[in-house]
Amino acid sequence: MRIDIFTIFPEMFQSPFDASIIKRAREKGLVDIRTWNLRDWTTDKHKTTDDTPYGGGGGMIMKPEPIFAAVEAIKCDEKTPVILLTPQGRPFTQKVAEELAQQPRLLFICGRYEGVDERVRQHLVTDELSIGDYVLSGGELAAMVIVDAVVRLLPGALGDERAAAEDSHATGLLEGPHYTRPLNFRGWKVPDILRSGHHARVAEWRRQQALKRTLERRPDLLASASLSTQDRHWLRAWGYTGPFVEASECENE
Ligand code: JBK
Repeated sequence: MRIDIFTIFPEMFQSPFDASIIKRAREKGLVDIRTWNLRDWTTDKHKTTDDTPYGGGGGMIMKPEPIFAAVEAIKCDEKTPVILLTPQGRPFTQKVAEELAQQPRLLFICGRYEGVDERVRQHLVTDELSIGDYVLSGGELAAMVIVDAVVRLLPGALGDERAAAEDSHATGLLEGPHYTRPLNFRGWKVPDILRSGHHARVAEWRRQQALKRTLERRPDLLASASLSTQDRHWLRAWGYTGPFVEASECENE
């Protein structure tokens, strides 16, 4: 996969992309991530990337010319998604990460200030994504979040391929508790079931823990999670009265 990121702060991306999973994926040649400084496509002495809004009011708006020039210089096909990070975008979810991970190439535009000139949205951008309902200083951190979520889905990016499939949200449920040594830490013991050696009973306990945790913390997720008939019976017994997806749409039976 090739990822191009357009920003006025390319230095923000250095440490996050030079550690852990993303670093390994780059070293293995699974992904080629390039950051580009929009100032390199300005034409004035002061390398201006923003200006005051027409109609007045406060704040600054990112000018269209450097963004168009930069993206048109680097993008060489019409199929590549051109993604703007913005609080007005489509909510970014694990499902969106899975879609993006199928693409050979992705391009991200990171806005700053109060936003970007509307003509960038209308005539250059193909997708707008938001990582959440809070105010960030720019799209850079949002782009890093999305790149992290996508790169770890690329085949070979994780050491243990089993981990990705069982992650919170990959299953549509939150994960239950995990334990490692020591067996007794300050008097707090690991549940006996995990040391029983009964693999089927351990699997059932883990499933119940994931369901209980999701019911307690994120019951909204249960409406679209892939749940077996057994899962649904447990949840009803524990007091869940909300909806489930059609059993026919469920692969987890
Ligand atoms: C936000 O992707 N976002 O969620 C985002 C991008 C740029 C600015 C923002 O305030 N929330």
